[in-house]
Amino acid sequence: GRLYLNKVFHMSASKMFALLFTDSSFTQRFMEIRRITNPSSTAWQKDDSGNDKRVMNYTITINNPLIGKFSTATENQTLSKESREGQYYQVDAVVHTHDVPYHDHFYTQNRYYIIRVSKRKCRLRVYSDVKYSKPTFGLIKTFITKNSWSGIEDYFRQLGESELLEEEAEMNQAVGES
Ligand code: YK8
Repeated sequence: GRLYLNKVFHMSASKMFALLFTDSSFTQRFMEIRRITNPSSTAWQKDDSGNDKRVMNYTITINNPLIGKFSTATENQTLSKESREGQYYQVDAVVHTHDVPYHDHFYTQNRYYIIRVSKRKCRLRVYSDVKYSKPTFGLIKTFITKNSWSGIEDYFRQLGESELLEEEAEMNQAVGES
């Protein structure tokens, strides 16, 4: 996968996990900014292999005349059993967009790592990959790949270089210098 985000934040690893992977007000606000609507999510639940899983559904806004205005999407998240509360979290998120052309050809796989650096610092790393579930060639593959990379890049740039920094600033203001 390609590395889309790799940054140290002034917040604990467990705080970062709570922001990104629970029904936090941060997630609600970020979704509003990205114009992601109708979100719903199952609770985290352990599966047979010992990993925790949850499923999210939402509608994304695309606004590309060639692709459409909206698409429903399903995101399957797996919190690896290798994760350690407060220390290390690994989440795999597989995103299927259901209403775009060639939607049955491809999906996106995002891997999030949250790593404790110190009591009040953590590193967030995100790798993404566009995966093909059907043989896809030529122009179609180029079109899908280009559109996916640019959408993914934009999303994680806004997450890591804008919204999480703002959240971090607000938090650390509230507790005093940390
Ligand atoms: C998640 C990757 C591709 C998709 C989109 C598809 C165009 C298809 C072009 C074909 C619209 C929130 C993206 C960007 C939609 C948004 C997805 C988000 C940002 C028809 C030629 C949704 C992270 C995520 C992962 C993948 C993104 C899609 O949390 O271009």
